[in-house]
Amino acid sequence: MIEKKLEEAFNDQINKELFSAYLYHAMKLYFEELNLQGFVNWFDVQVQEERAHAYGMINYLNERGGKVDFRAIEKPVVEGSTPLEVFEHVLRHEEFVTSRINALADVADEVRDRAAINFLNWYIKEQVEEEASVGGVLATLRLIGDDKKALLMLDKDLAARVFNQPVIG
Ligand code: OFO
Repeated sequence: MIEKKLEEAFNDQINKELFSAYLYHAMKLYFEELNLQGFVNWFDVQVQEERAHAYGMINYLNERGGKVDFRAIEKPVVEGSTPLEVFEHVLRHEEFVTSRINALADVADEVRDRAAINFLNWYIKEQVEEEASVGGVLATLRLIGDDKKALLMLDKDLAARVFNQPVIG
């Protein structure tokens, strides 16, 4: 069984992960409009990863005898009107997600649920990778500035990203 307070915190985070998938899908459509297919691919992988993060928690909550409670997903708003600004938004969002995962781990700590703490360590590590990968693209976009050729080269690089089903927990 799982403590009610922790169950609630998991449900809140499941909603945030599904929102992340929704937000990145909206960003994918932004890049579709620019016809930057490498960026489109990068966001497509990001959407799949966020879904995997959500389903990882859904399955875990089920396994622990908790009740999964789906809530309304907020409307995503893509902030910014250039690829650089959109990636600044991605980084802000990932930093927010990191803070929420940390808050969820704090609840697991508070109720002394060692199994959940162990499970959440995967997400804590994943956030370090997510922020680093987004930060890398952002740094390149800053270097690129207004250079369209360089932007197309980055687009080519981002086309190589592939989704690997993560083994969570
Ligand atoms: Fe992009 O993060 Fe989920 O957890």
